[in-house]
Amino acid sequence: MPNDSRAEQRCRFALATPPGRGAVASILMSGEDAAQRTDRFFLAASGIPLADTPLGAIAFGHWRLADGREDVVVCRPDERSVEIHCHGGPIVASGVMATLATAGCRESTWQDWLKHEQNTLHVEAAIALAAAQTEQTAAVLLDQLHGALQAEIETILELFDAGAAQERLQRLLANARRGRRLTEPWKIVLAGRPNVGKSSLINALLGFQRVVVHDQPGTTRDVVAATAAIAGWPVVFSDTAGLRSTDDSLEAEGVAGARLQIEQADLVVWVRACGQPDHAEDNEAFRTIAADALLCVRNKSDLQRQASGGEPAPSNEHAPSDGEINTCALSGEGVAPLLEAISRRLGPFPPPGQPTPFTARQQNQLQQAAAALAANNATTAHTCLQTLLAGPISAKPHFSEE
Ligand SMILES: Nc1nc2c(ncn2[C@@H]2O[C@H](COP(=O)(O)OP(=O)(O)OP(=O)(O)O)[C@@H](O)[C@H]2O)c(=O)[nH]1
Ligand SMILES: [Mg+2]
Repeated sequence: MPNDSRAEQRCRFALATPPGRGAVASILMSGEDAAQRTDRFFLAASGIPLADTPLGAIAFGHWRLADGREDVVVCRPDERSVEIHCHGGPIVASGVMATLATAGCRESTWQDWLKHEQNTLHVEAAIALAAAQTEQTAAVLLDQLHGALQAEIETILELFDAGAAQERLQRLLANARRGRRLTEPWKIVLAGRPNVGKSSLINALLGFQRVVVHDQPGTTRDVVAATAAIAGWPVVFSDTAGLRSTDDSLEAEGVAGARLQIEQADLVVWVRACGQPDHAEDNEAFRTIAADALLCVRNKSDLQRQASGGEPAPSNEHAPSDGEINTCALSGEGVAPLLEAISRRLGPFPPPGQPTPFTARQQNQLQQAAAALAANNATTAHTCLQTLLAGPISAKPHFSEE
């Protein structure tokens, strides 16, 4: 087994394009003898070995695979690096990589590849940026890639004796709550009694028929999740089973799942329906919801209008400060105001250039640094911030990658 330092010096390669089918796949190689190793498999159309090709020149030729050969374009950006571009089918790319492995090169993921090239925060930003789901989240992550968070932490480290460090740390921590949502979607749960129109409302919010709707109460059993974006924020809507006491064990499981979703939600859209009483037995789940995580909706507003000869539906005493929103999932009436109310709850995006922590690791380090500073332990706080800048990236990043 080579020791770590020998392994570090070995020629490495990584697939830089996403796995799966594409027009072109790109493989990056790095190591002292990357060009010589390439020449074991690469036959340039010009007949000139890559090691003798000027840096930056692009060479076309064939790659000798275990069983046949493939057209490739190869380039040497610098003395230590080689880029191989081949057809994008997974078989071709993995065939080329298999030959590199037989030549003693070590495969790494593109994330590990970046770790060799860049500092911790830069790599975290690059990984998060690659998974960004909206233009707005990408813009904020790009600011962090360009060093906004890095520069702020460095300033805080310089400020340690000036006493202003704690104030700036607190400001960063305040940004972290939304910052985490750049990479992890907000979790919005629709909950309420059976048959009030939760599933219909999810479909209306999404603009397409995602979940089954039926006139029988107790239709939704499993939690159904659907991703979307609201005002640039990635969100995941969860449809849940209607909350009621039931002897049906399958439905009871759905109700338990719904309660769990409510506990874990950033925002609960509590749906009532005009003409359907909201029984006290529901209030147990309802009361666990913090006021700032609750949005009340009265659906089936068309039925109220019919009953009252055109009068709008009255609002409810449980409604939070921004009021109860009347909707009709069938016609779509009230859905736009509901989306606006949700968007107000999610809040604005950080202004351009604002330092914004965006991973659980960063947030944890900041919290630890702030706690240490509050306890007058400047040395520990310093170490936490140094770890934030240069520590290992958590093996499993806290953001999903499609
Ligand atoms: N009149 C009227 N009917 C509606 C409205 N929204 C939903 N419905 C109807 O109400 C019934 C129940 O709708 P669902 O969306 O399945 O209700 P749910 O809350 O998901 O029900 P469960 O999954 O059983 O908890 C269906 O027949 C819908 O067509 C509305 O705004 N107005
Ligand atoms: Mg349903």
